[in-house]
Amino acid sequence: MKAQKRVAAIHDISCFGKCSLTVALPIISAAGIEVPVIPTAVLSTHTGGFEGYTYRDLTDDIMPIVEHWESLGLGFDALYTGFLGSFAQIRIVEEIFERLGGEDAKVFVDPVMADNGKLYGIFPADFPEGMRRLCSRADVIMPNITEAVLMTGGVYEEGPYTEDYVEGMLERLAAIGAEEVVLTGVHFTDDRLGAASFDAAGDVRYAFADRVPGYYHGTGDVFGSALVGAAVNGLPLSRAVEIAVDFTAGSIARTHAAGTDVRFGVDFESGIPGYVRALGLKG
Ligand code: PXL
Repeated sequence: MKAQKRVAAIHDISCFGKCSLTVALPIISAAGIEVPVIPTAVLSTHTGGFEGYTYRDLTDDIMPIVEHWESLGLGFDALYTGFLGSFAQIRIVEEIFERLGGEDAKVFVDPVMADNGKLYGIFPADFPEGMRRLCSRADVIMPNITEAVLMTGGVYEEGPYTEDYVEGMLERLAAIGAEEVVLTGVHFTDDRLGAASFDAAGDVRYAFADRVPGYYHGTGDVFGSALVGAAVNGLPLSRAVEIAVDFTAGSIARTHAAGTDVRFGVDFESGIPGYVRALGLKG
């Protein structure tokens, strides 16, 4: 019997609105992986479009959790982090990579901070520098196009993109330091949307699905969690990206068809059986 894989997920809990930990936990667990969590904050909802949300910062609780885990001698196959609320949290997560990462843990960083050409309003203008530093300590990074531009320079374009634009960006992202890069929000035509990947051997691959109109909240975390679940199960990066694109696109399509408020998150739950099958796992 092979030992079960273990991925520590370091994100906030947005109590309503399906993103960060409320997405990472069910999806990575469905991939057969144990998911211990380090909650960085508790919000009543995510910050994308709701007024008056509560925000309980948990920065001071993070290191005591890590220290207790160290005392238990826990080992991890991977660490996965996304939305972080402050520079202080970026610093602490860097320290967590040192202390819990060990030799073997694969570090996945999604530098959540921006979309559609803009840094989210809650972040200061120099936040991308902090996220760039965190990305330099990762094995796999998964920014969207806006985050990539903010971390590496260059000009933000809405797309459709050219291969030159996308592959130049992949190279600049790889130069930050991670061995593997996944760029989301890539499209060469108006009707297909997906991601590009740059693996450790330097191969560039693309995965696309039919585009659904509209902006759906939390889809970056659905994508990232599905990618982590597939990659930690041993699938090659390009296959993990295909599975994550299909899973995310299916979740968006169902949500669009149902006419749900786009702030409420996507129906990824109904796609879990298909995701588990795509991973080749038997129930
Ligand atoms: O989905 C990313 C995310 C996670 N957590 C919080 C957010 C966001 C994006 O806005 O606000 C609290």
